[in-house]
Amino acid sequence: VFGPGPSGGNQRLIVVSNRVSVPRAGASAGGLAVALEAALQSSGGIWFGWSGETRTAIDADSLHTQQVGPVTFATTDLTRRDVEDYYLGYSNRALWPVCHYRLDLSRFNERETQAYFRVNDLFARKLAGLVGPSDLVWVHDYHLIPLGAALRDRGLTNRIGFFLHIPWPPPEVVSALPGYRRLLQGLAAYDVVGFQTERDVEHFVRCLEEEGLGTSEDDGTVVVGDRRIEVASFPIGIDTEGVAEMADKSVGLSSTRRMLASLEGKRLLIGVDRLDYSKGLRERIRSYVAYLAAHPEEKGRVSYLQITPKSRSEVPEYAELEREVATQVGEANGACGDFDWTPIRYLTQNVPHATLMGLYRMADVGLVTPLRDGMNLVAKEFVASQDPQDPGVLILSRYAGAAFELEGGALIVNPYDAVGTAEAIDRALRMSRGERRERWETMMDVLRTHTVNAWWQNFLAALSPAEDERSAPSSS
Ligand code: GDG
Repeated sequence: VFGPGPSGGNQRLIVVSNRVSVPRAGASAGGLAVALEAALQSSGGIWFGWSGETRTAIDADSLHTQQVGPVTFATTDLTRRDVEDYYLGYSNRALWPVCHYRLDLSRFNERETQAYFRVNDLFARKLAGLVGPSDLVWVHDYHLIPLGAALRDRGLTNRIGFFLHIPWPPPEVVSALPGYRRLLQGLAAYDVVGFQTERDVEHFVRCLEEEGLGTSEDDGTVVVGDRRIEVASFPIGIDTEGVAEMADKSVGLSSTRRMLASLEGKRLLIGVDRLDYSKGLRERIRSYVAYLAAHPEEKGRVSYLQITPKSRSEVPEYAELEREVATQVGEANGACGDFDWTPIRYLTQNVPHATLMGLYRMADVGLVTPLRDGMNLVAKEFVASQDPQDPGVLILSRYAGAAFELEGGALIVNPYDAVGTAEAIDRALRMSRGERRERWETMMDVLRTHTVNAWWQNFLAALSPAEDERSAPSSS
């Protein structure tokens, strides 16, 4: 469906995200970056976004570009003030908490709201000159909601799509955002608006209808004025086969041998999350402590490894969380441990990807208990990493988008319920191999079809113009 049009026109893909992963020799990119690069490789195109650098003044037309094969990486710097207001401010202290149902942690400020829309205009200005008439534009995530509308203001009639990686709450919650109506108008300016789950789609459609901005039709489209847009779920996946292979090969890694030796036969529980309040770290530690309290005979026979690379430390709520989790881990180890046993092994460093897959494979239990998560790829990586003959058990929060796909095989928990989660840990550690294999197969059936490649291909299929529109010049 996707590629050069029948007229031979050069239909490239333009991917836009807040940060751009320019490939660097020797550095291994994350799963999503690899997938988006694959999408760009297949048609040629541009990946546009912030360079991650700041400078005192920004020339409205300057860009850094780097050509890698058929892909151009185009980035812009931002001023320190823009980063503080647009990125650390509105994006990460208003949108992120509200979209994760945390009005209590959100902070609104008029200057930051203005900066958010202003930086999106700046992005649109820099991007508009790069877009050819038949290019497809695919915008990613909450930092860039108004970008499509800003591009339309500059006269672009291209097909423009948007994918939100995080949850979209119901109007009762999300309407608290400053600039709420403008955000909805921004989203309605796209041709395709994609979410992780059907639940997010329902919420968004309710928002449009309640604000009088759109009416949903039976075929899943939404009528917005004289336009029709597609609003649908595109649950993101992983490179299931690639992860399984990497985990299989991890047996030979020295990290795997060191970890195995250190376990001395103990059962392993693992958690892997960016240090973020949406991930439910404090609740998870409480549940593990509740498990140990209910099963003192297991002390010294289990080990819980929590890998939590620091993130967004410049945002005060994250710096606070860093301190709180560190204190909680220290207290739990002090109160529950012994001179020859540490209940929680806690790392705040980044661990290499291959090592991570090896650790997943060694683990008997994967603890994925966010309080709210768009999807959660760790849940999927944990499952794909398991030994098919002797797989571990996934304990998964009902509030992760992944629960909609994996509920047939995971033990679904309410992460706020420490006693219920402790019971799930006990059940997981005592589950028969037969039941573990059956549950694992059920989840793998889903993961083998809903891969990350299927995700971008489905999104681009929805975004590509219908056959009859392709050869005709755009009429709008
Ligand atoms: C957002 C949404 C949605 C973690 N620690 C290390 C490491 N990781 C990798 C994991 C996984 C990724 O980071 C985390 O992905 P998640 O999906 O769990 O979480 P977010 O970062 O919050 O992502 C989320 C996602 O976007 C995609 O749409 O699923 O809901 O919040 O791949 O493996 N990787 C390495 N070292 C680490 O220490 N190498």
